[in-house]
Amino acid sequence: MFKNPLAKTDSQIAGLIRKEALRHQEGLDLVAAENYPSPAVRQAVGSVLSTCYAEGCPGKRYYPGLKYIDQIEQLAIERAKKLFGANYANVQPHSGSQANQAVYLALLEPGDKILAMDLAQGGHLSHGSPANFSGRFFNCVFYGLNEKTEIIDWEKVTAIARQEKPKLIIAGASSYPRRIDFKRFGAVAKETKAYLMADIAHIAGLVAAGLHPHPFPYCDIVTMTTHKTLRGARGGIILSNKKDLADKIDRAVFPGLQGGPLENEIAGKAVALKEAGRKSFIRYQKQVVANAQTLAKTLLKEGLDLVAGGTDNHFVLVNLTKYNLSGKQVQEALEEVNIYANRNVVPYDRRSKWQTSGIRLGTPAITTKGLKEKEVRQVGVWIAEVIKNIDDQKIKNRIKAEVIKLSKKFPLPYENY
Ligand code: DSN
Repeated sequence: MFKNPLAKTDSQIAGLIRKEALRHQEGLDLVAAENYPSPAVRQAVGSVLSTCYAEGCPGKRYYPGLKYIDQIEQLAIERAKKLFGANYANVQPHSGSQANQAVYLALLEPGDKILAMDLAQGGHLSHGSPANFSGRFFNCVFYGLNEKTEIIDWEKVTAIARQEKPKLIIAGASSYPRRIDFKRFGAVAKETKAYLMADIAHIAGLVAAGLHPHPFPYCDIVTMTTHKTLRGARGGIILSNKKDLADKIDRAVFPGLQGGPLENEIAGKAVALKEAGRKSFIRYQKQVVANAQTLAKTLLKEGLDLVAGGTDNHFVLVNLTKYNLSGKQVQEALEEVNIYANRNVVPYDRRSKWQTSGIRLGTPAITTKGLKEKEVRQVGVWIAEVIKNIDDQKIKNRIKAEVIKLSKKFPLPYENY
């Protein structure tokens, strides 16, 4: 047995993984959708479980030898149900987008109407964007944000739902920094007789920790990813409390959409769901929010504009318009100083999706590394300094050295990469 079989077999890939690990050790990952799962989750994901084919559901499979796989997937299902207060869970979706696809396949016919948040105002590609399958196969109409407050425009949500009578309403976003009022969405869906789906991909960890309003009992279906704030293996989950939907969703996932489920990832989800039931996870999520709010305060103090004036969750969205900078320019300048954050459209953005006028700054990954308010304040000052001195190489070189020094004090919780 080789101690390092990867290095022996494939020095190129091993070398690149080492470089990627160093990038994380010497940098700060502020991509709001990213996180570092625990060593326990990673061990499950890298285990023998990737060998098996297990089409079907626990107890109802097509292949032999799945006695233990069944128990593992059932544990993941039971933990998901318990953590989120649901009586049905499907833990097989390979991603959040595939969880959403399965819901559409289960509930809708091609051409049916979906009402969702506009991608340009904070929504998600898989919520009906014309560039995505969801926008091609369904008739999608959109709500957005109030131009002044940058909070969901409830008058529009209600008016569009009444007029368009969608079959499905989606409550969920990928760059909306404020709380989502599922109760209010529930009232609109009830009045217009639409199904209501919450996509809590970004906020799943906050919901699990009781730090964001819960989508149940207002939503018929909840989808999520498991690797963002929830800090698990990569993938998706679908939940419901509606008995009549369970079978339809199971059949939509398989054989409707997917082949063999990734049982190693499902085991990683199970481990993460167990971790999410612990007090330490609630402490972690509280720190994620506290760090995002500290970042917001620091950036406001530095004179920057934040979409919706701040944050209730795990990220802030900076509007760069007043500096006449694009999100692309700022993303690239931050990358030069080893701070990683993605360009993002802001509400009513005048720039293209490639340029954008915003930068999204998330705290889940740096909080997992152990950064708290004191360090986050410093990170906020550095970000503001880069934005205000985007072409000053001397300042950027100094900040990069300081970022590396800080990052090295907060190593990743892994022995090997
Ligand atoms: N790509 C994810 C994000 O950055 O929000 C959503 O799919």
